[in-house]
Amino acid sequence: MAEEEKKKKSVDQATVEMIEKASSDGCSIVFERAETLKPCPIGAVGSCCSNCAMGPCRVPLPKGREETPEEKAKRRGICGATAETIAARNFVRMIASGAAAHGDHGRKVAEVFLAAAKGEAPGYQVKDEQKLLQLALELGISIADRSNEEIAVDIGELAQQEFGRQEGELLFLRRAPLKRQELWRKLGVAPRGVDREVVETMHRTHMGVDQDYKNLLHQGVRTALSDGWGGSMIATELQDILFGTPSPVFSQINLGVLKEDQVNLLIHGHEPQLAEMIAVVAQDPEMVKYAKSKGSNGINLVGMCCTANEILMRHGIPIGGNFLQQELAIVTGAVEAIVVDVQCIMQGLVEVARCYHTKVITTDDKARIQGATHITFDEYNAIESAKSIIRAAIDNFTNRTKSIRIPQYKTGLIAGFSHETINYLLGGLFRASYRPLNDNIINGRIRGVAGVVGCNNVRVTHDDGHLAMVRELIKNDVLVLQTGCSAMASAKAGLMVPEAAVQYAGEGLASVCEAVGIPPVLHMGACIDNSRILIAATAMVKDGGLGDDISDLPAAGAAPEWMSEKAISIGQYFVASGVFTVFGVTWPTLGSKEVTDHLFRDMEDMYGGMWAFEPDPVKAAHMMIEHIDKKRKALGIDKARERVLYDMAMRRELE
Ligand code: SF4
Ligand code: MSK
Repeated sequence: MAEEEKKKKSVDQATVEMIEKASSDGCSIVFERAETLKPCPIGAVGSCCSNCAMGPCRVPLPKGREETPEEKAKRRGICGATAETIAARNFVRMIASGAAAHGDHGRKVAEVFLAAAKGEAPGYQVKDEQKLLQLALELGISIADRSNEEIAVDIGELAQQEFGRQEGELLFLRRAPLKRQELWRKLGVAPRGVDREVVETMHRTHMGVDQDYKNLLHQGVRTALSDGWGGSMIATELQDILFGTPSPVFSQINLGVLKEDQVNLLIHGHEPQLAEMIAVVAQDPEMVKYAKSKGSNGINLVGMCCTANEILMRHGIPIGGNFLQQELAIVTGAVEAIVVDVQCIMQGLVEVARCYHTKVITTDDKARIQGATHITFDEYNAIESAKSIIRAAIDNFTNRTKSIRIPQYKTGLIAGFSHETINYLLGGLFRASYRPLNDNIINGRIRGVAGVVGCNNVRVTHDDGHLAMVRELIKNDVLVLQTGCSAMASAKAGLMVPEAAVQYAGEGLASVCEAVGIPPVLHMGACIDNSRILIAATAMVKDGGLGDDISDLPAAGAAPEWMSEKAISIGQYFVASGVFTVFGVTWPTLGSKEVTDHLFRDMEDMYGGMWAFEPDPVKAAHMMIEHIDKKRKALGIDKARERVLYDMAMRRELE
């Protein structure tokens, strides 16, 4: 493969080496499949409807020119559905699917939380008592002289009810700035219950129901809000209480964390309850002894995708890589088992594993893969389930073939920046607050804050979009908050250590990072933890000086390499919370100008935040910076920034 060709696939050297190895081992991987299978240009822009058996109906725009009014009038499905209805239906179905994925994750966490509180799930217990009590106070649950378990039962039950709530509004909406809550109520998008919104969206998008694109997108907003301020937030909060609220932790990332002389066990997916238990049981001396009896030097636990983020944030367990590296970990030939639960797990893993000795182990009864080994993870008997899974991996060590090559790339990172940690780092234990961050935004050392999140997408160069965008932002004094696979891209490139501030950040941002001792790019967790960014934004509003709503903040969001439906739900709840949000790669409503205009323009009038699409990550970063500057101007703090750039006294102070 030519050097240029290789670079086009990934900017990550470990990835490039493993793509080559897969090819020489005769093993088909996602990068190769993407060459032969091209995306359908009609479906990609939301112009194909398959919602009934009279279709699928394709309603493409004419190529390379504006459509005439006559053509537009005819651009309809068999049932008469317009291109607008079709694009909007497809878009809100993506939101419903993403919200369902996060919601079901949250529901499972609430179930395990409740079982643990009742003593029915041995091995799990409350780890963060302070957060438990704070949440109880917030939810109006009595603390008095009750035990943690009693309080946790009440919290768990209340959390479960949020999914099936039929009327009223989700409890965590109250966390948003007051002005934002009022706006949601006024516009009629305050979600009732998580399940209800998802089901209603599926109903409305059924053949022959809601056929007004604005009305459909309105329900899309309500559904997305039930994810961000509902399912996702419930998951993050209860996970923190049960498994511990993250605090700064050092670790390493990339395929070089695999160890040739140990049993390599990869955990991949999203829900932390399995990974947490495996993390504990893998250290059991009995398990380690068993691994040694097979000729290995121990058990090396490695994370992949968002499960990786969960156990990185709480235990510092190293990360193998992000979404597009899942098959490549197997290609090293050194992985005994890849244990998966739900979401972002490529079915291709099973085929890749056939080329080597790796076992693919599915663990969730709702997510099986043909050809994989299934070992049900039973949360009520978690320790025994974890032991069976680890034993299966150990037993596979002796089946290794000779074709082992671990790329020698790994990078150090600091993770663990939960909202609570940022609050503490900035303000101290007794004065915990976002005040110093707000002050530094007001005085212009920090220009603004950006959330850069989301997946990898094989249609663009792996990690390139994330890195180009994040580097551009920090160079321009924008503090970057990250989650998901995007965070991993930055970590691999060395942006998540404090020293990165001096090397890559503008002098204002670098000075603040140096003073506080943080990297210019903060790892806030898994995709589900985007709720932490909502809380951080709300805390900035509440600390004062930056307006009275999230939409007033000099802040923006982005997903430069998105691919999953969850990303669309996340983007939509950020937009509806008042954040300008730009996506890369492709945009799924380009088949309808009206739908796209509504999302890109009208939503700003309605929500103060809106969508944008820009495939060039550097241009996208500048759109975010422009938005941040617009907000600074509206707040009257644009002058402070000019002073930062030109005032010598301030420069001396920075030095
Ligand atoms: Fe075609 Fe209408 Fe059926 Fe969609 S719902 S497939 S547009 S006939
Ligand atoms: S794992 S949703 S590829 S970020 Fe959360 Fe990564 Fe996107 Fe999955």
